[in-house]
Amino acid sequence: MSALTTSSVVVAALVAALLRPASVLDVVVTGVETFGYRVVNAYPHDADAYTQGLIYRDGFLYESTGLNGRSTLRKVVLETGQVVQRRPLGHEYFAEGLTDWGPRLLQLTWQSHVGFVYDLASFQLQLSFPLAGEGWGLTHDDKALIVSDGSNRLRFLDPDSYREIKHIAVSDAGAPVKDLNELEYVRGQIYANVWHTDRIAIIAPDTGNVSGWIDLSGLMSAGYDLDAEAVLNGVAYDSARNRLFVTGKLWPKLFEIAIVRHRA
Ligand SMILES: [Ca+2]
Repeated sequence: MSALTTSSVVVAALVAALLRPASVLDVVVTGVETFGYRVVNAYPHDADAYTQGLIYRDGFLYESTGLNGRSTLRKVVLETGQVVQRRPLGHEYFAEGLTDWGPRLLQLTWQSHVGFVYDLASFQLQLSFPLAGEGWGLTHDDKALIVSDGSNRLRFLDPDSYREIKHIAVSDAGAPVKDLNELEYVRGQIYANVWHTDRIAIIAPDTGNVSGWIDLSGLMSAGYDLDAEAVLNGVAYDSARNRLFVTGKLWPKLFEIAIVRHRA
């Protein structure tokens, strides 16, 4: 086969790849698989909650809601959406990511350069800590807090001193993945929903490489007249029962989903 023929074959293969559906194209070009979802359960969610952080712990959801004057820390009954405990924040704070660490809850603020530490049971404020830059999402692995700030950077903070230990740059086949928002640590991987998209990146914590995507298109669009900012934002994992929950800002529903492979 001549060099010219070989290059023609390569070009033809590339054109064929580009003409394939997006989910297949992802696999062809990046090697990263895009997964779909199946709704296992749908539950009520406070449609006034501008969800910025979500976790599941010991039978309840804990949620951080944003906006100045509407920011709260809350404890929520999964099945009913009922808020059984609520702590409002001062008007000057726009609350962001939320996680737990032992008997404490930790909550970020967006641009106030501060995070708050509460007693899990009483919601009593125990201390605040300085946070460089913006605070978006928050989760933790077994050693560190993990913070997103809207860029493609994830910072790892010491859970006692709140100082940065390291950071990683998140990329998909070398391309930076920006706007990383709400986070959840799920079985050794970091799940991050990407702001203003229906997608969750599955990130390897040691390298920052995206190892897969979850496409949640259509989950909360049909039949609801939602605000333009009412985007996917909220991922929580029940490790004991292997349940994954997702919701969004101002969404009237919260979903338990199962991740499924797209059909080829
Ligand atoms: Ca979360």
